[in-house]
Amino acid sequence: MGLGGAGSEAVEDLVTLGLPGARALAVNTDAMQLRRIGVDDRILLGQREFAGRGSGGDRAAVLRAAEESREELVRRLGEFELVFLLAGLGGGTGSALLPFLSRELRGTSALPVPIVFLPFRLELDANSAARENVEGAVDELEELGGMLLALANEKLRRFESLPIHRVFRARNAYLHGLVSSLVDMVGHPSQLNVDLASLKTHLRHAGLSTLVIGEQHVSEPARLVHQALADSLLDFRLPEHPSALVHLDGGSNLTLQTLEEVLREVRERLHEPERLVFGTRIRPEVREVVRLTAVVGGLRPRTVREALRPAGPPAVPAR
Ligand SMILES: Nc1nc2c(ncn2[C@@H]2O[C@H](COP(=O)(O)OP(=O)(O)OP(=O)(O)O)[C@@H](O)[C@H]2O)c(=O)[nH]1
Ligand SMILES: [Mg+2]
Repeated sequence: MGLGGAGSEAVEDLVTLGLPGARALAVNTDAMQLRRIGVDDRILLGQREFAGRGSGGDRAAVLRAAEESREELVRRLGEFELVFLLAGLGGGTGSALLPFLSRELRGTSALPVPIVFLPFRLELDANSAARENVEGAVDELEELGGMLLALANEKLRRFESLPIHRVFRARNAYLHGLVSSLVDMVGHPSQLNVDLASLKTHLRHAGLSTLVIGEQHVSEPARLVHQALADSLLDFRLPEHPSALVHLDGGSNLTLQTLEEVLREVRERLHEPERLVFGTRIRPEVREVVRLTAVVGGLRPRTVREALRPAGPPAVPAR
């Protein structure tokens, strides 16, 4: 479900890249933007307040509109098992709806997976209203716990010579990998099974959690784990001893030795996790590539907020 302009565009990209079995929805206060988005279902919110012209960054007004449409929104989402909620924070619509719906879904059998795009630091330094919208949303999401995938636009600077729409598209392709990995992990029975119920149980113990993925040649377990935990567009800081749910997806050539090496590497990098749940899916055919999907929990509160601190000279370390 895409919330607001950026979230809806991202959902459209995900659909284009392919998510079999998924249903795509978009919610916006901006009718023109909503019409352009190619998804299964569109919901125009707050017609009375905004007359279909967008919220103009008014997070509080969007929250009031959401309260009025609470029943309809929850009814539309309650039938799903896993609900990815996407929004760019900074504007009014996405930053209001994302924590609102994440909280509302808690009362249903659906598992909400909030995915947020943090604006470029440049935007935040120039616009204090945008900063307040981001901080308000992030505070609420951190307080809710569960999953939180935060993609910081600042990390997209590695593509800074590309046109901006291509940069967002590259980020959405990366996001597509994350979303499909999670769906794959819980959606298919496997040898050492990780299903939606075990993910929910894990999240109850793990606190605020992010999702990471890696994909490497089967002979490179150390690189695989490094890629998942260190080389990510996601914004998070790993705490000491986090809980982790780790899943390996590979071919018939995946050996017990490789599994053990991956687990040893995960343990080391996470400084002996407090709790480690492990699953694998072995495909019938030989595969050169193995994929690691991990839900890493115990993220320190305010982790995301740290990414939002105004740019400035580096702090002088205390003596
Ligand atoms: N258009 C677009 N904006 C993005 C994208 N990724 C991040 N953003 C940022 O997303 C933030 C929110 O913008 P919008 O999605 O337009 O805001 P909105 O939720 O529709 O809220 P209002 O328009 O204020 O009602 C901005 O800070 C953008 O910089 C993207 O892929 N596309
Ligand atoms: Mg908008």
